[in-house]
Amino acid sequence: MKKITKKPMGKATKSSKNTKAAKLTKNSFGQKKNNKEINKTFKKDTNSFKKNAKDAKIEEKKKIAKIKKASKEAKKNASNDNNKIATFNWYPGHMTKAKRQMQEDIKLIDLVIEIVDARVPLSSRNPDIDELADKKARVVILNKSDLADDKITNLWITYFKSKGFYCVKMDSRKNNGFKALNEIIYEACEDKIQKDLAKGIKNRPIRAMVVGIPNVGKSTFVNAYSGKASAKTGNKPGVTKGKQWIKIKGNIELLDTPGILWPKFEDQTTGLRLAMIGSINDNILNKSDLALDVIKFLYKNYKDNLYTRYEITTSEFAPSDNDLIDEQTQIALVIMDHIAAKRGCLKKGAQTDYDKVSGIILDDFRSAKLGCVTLERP
Ligand SMILES: Nc1nc2c(ncn2[C@@H]2O[C@H](COP(=O)(O)OP(=O)(O)OP(=O)(O)O)[C@@H](O)[C@H]2O)c(=O)[nH]1
Ligand SMILES: [Mg+2]
Repeated sequence: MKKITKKPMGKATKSSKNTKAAKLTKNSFGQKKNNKEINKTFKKDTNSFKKNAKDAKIEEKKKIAKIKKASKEAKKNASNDNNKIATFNWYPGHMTKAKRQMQEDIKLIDLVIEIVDARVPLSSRNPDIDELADKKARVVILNKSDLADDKITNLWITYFKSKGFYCVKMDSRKNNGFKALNEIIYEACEDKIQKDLAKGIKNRPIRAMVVGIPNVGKSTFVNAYSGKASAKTGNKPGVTKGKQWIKIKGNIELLDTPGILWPKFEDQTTGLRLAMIGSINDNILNKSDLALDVIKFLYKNYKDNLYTRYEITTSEFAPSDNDLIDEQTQIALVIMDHIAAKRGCLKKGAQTDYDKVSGIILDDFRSAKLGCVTLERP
């Protein structure tokens, strides 16, 4: 049987290399005296070269490990987020009650004013309202239009009109646009006005109800529209079944409790977009992932806004050729690190503080410091 002996590979190579080097110096230069010195330098250089190579290898390994970890975390978070959104999609008992209440309220009104967020006009509307408000006059308000991309807002107005809605854009925090809204309301209720006239009824107020998912600005709109001087009309037994109405200029009455609809998470994107604009509690989704998605979206659709805000120059962000994460994510991560460095969001050892930098990015995005941006197009 053949005997396998283990050779001390490392040592043998090292000493033979050194002997070779010593011989080479002796033969080539005849400087026997300096051999020791040269040998020492050679050894030092080799060691330092080896050390550099080793360091580079360690760095590379660290980098890959970091990317692998980020990718693993992203996957884990994605599956968590799926669960979270699935949980969030669960239709709780009180929402069933609210829906029933709305069904009752809608019987009392002529017109439904549906408020949506102009940055996500589809994701921020619940299509159930179409069924609930069947046969009622309909106005869609693209609210928070001051935060949205005006060009796209105008495309949405055309879209909603083509679907048979009356539609206006609005910044509810400003007291303008209400005259135009009244005109639209009268136009939308023309049928009812004509029917009233045919029955000999003149100037019966138009009764309206505001509906929308949480945080689209229903209360802000109702307060601004009714104005400070507005008075609650009080109970009108028999007609209003105990409801409170707010009088609006122009013979319009508004039900004082807006109907709250639930966002409908038909797919992952809806939840994600609502989270991006801040309409879903940040605790529900992973903040860093959300900020990364904001960067990805801006990089693709509003690159100038992103680059201007954070003083980014194109040349800085070549993605590495790591194929563990898709290119967009790699770029977004590099941009995030850049923003963190600029904004002092660093932890010990100059590591990016992802939580802190994500907070800054999301705040900037939601307050339009990254420009007027719309997340979805018709
Ligand atoms: N920039 C901007 N912010 C708005 C506008 N309308 C409302 N907001 C802000 O959006 C946030 C939510 O507004 P609310 O009026 O409380 O929204 P809501 O629909 O009544 O919310 P819920 O009562 O939770 O269902 C507030 O911080 C408002 O100041 C708008 O047109 N433009
Ligand atoms: Mg409210």
